[in-house]
Amino acid sequence: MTPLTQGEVAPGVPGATVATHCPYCALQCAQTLTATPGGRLPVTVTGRDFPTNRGGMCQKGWTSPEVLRAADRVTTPLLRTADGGFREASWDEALDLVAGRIRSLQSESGHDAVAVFGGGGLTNEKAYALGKFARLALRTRLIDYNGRFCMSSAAAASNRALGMDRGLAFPLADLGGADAVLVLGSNMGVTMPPFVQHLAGVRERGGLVVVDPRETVTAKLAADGAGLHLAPVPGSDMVVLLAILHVVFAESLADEDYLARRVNGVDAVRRSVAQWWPERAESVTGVPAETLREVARLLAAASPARGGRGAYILTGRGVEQMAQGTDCVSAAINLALALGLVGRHGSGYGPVTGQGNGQGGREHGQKADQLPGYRSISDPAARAHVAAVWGVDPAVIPGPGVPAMQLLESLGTPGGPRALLVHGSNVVVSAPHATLVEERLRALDLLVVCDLVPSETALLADVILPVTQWAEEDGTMTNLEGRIIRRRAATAAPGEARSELWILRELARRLDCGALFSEDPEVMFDELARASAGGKADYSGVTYARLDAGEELFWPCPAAHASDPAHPGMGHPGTPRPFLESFPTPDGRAVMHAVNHRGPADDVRADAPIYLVTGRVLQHYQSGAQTRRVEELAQAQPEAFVEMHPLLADRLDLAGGDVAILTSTRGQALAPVRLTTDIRADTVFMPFHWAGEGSANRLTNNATDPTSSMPEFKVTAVQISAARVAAAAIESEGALR
Ligand SMILES: Nc1nc2c(c(=O)[nH]1)N[C@H]1C(S)=C(S)[C@@H](COP(=O)(O)OP(=O)(O)OC[C@H]3O[C@@H](n4cnc5c(=O)[nH]c(N)nc54)[C@H](O)[C@@H]3O)O[C@H]1N2
Ligand SMILES: Nc1nc2c(c(=O)[nH]1)N[C@H]1C(S)=C(S)[C@@H](COP(=O)(O)OP(=O)(O)OC[C@H]3O[C@@H](n4cnc5c(=O)[nH]c(N)nc54)[C@H](O)[C@@H]3O)O[C@H]1N2
Ligand code: SF4
Ligand SMILES: [Mo]
Repeated sequence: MTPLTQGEVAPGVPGATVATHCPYCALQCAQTLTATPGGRLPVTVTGRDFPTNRGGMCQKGWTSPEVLRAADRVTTPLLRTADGGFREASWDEALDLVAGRIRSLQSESGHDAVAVFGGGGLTNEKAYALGKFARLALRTRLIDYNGRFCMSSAAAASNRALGMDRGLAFPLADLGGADAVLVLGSNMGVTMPPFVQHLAGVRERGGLVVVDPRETVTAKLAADGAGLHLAPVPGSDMVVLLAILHVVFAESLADEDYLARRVNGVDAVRRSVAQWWPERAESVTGVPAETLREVARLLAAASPARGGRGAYILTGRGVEQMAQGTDCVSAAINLALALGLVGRHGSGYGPVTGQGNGQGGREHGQKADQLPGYRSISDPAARAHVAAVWGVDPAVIPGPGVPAMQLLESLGTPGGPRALLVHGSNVVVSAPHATLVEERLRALDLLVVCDLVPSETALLADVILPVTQWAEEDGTMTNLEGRIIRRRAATAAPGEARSELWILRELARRLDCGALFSEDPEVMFDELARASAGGKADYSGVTYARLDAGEELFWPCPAAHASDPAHPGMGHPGTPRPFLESFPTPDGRAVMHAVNHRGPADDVRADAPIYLVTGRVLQHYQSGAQTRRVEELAQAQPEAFVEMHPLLADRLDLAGGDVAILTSTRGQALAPVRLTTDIRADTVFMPFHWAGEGSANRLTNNATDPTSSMPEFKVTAVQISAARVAAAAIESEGALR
């Protein structure tokens, strides 16, 4: 990789090239931006060679510059007017208003009257600054973020089993050498297309196994390549995993030597999976018992203990976004541990992180219970360390807040927060039980949304503050491998848009603590690095200079001492594979947790007999706030839809293109039917990228996982009928009157 640094040519100069990464997902494909001042778009984009994407990008990456000049991009602060519209305002007017309202609400109702909602797309610097801003400028406990909807189950399970949550604890390219890869509930063929290159070797060797109730693009990679696609009943993956582990123990396929040396809690798990023999699992999951045995044997044969080239287990949101998501990931980790895969070169477990900075965004303090460096806000030593870096008394740092869904549900309730600041999330589209969330936002005294575009959430705000986006700013991101990478500015922001770092500093100044913040990302990064020193996610050895010199740095990367015999006089090299020698647990051993199947919180029943599963399409990103504004993407996928098997459609008297009405306990959605045989006949699929009547989240369940507080986005019981049947009923009722 040839490092191009921003300093080579000034951004905005015609032909100047800048090395950066895609604005969207956690694969963070490397891009080269070329400035085209005076052109329709300020930059053009090409893929750049990098270990994760190898020059590739998906359609979203290729079209990313379109969002820079979205027709309705917010370019000045906007204030709500008495008639319900917005008017433009100066920064001084907008910030004075926000700071004044914060002060008065807090003087009436206490510090927790103001809450903050962050995002996993924010750079490390912004995520860090936001956490610090909440604790020191607002003195509120109440901050959480959309990563709670994304990575919290995987994070909770990794933390409790492995002592640390570093996403993939290995470089992505390691997958290339494996004999087997088990993918549970991830559709990376659609959600991270360049990722698929790393599965070429395992496909060739027939070792790719994909578990998904739909035969997705990713499942087809397995089925077409002599691998396996398992399509269990939605929400039953836990049983699939318990049964595979049952076979591993029953057929003596476990790596007993590894278990004895490196793992605690094995016996309880061994006992608990005894009840899940494959035939019993088949009756719950619908996956043939013989297939479950085959998967166990395939993984074991690939494991290093049996002389295989290695095996990996990967989880995605399909098994994590469940009310038992943490336990489900624990079951996956238990299996990986039993086979001796974790902390071994060429094998491993990892969740496939989602948002651009989904990894870094969950490390530096925008989580309710967290301080920078993945520290706990309840730990006195952590508080003392961070307070010293911040130059404050530890006592001023508030205690833990509440997780995202609880926070959103409490907005505007008696005793709940009266104001919310939103940075990098479009919750009225992306949170479960979206109509409830909208109702809560409307009950606030003050809603301030920082965004690039008038997202559906921003349109509910009292104040919209325009921010810079990826190609207009510097900073760092941490990708799905725990690799810290540089985002670099290639062009200036339009109009009055400003970086969040500037906005937070200016607001802090008005709340009498401006000196604690800087708008310079490098200054904030260096401070983050010091705050993280000694924590789990230790960035203290990372600097912009090292990243700009092209060093490949994975955390933990502590500041090396000159006397460090391992790296004399040099920076710590970083840790691509953190578990090779031991686990960062008190005794250095991993911990298995005995878990059992509970099933979906909202399971199918007579009045809601069909499973709704939700997820993504290639062309749209998340709530669609950005990608629905890119013409090429909007044309390819213009509207919400519900995917169903022709057998189910027949039963419901629906044809392709007919509008279906979906009803759950939470509400209703309307969407045209798309027929496909690539889905179970008891299950329908809806992407969640659209607002309004096609919004999947009007249906989804706000029940959450007891450990991670992850909502159950993936399985909802619904009733489905044809819109024309309902229309006819209304008509005939009218005729009767
Ligand atoms: N195009 C695109 N790419 C993206 C994103 C995007 O919005 N659009 N978002 C990014 C982010 S933040 C994330 S988190 C990742 C998500 O990446 P993925 O986890 O790959 O994406 P999803 O489509 O949410 O879910 C994956 C699969 O889970 C399946 N699933 C549903 N229910 C179940 C179940 O009960 N069991 C099993 N085994 N599978 C089930 C769905 O059918 C779906 O195919 O993608 C990232 N990349
Ligand atoms: N039904 C269902 N719902 C889901 C999921 C699912 O699978 N099914 N997946 C969940 C998951 S995994 C996720 S990650 C969430 C994501 O859902 P959201 O949190 O809504 O994520 P985005 O749509 O990316 O919203 C980001 C918003 O921030 C803006 N933005 C981008 N960059 C910046 C920035 O630097 N600063 C500021 N201030 N704003 C910025 C964008 O324009 C956009 O409006 O959705 C969750 N919701
Ligand atoms: S796979 Fe992800 S990072 Fe790569 S171009 Fe697509 S959206 Fe961007
Ligand atoms: Mo996500």
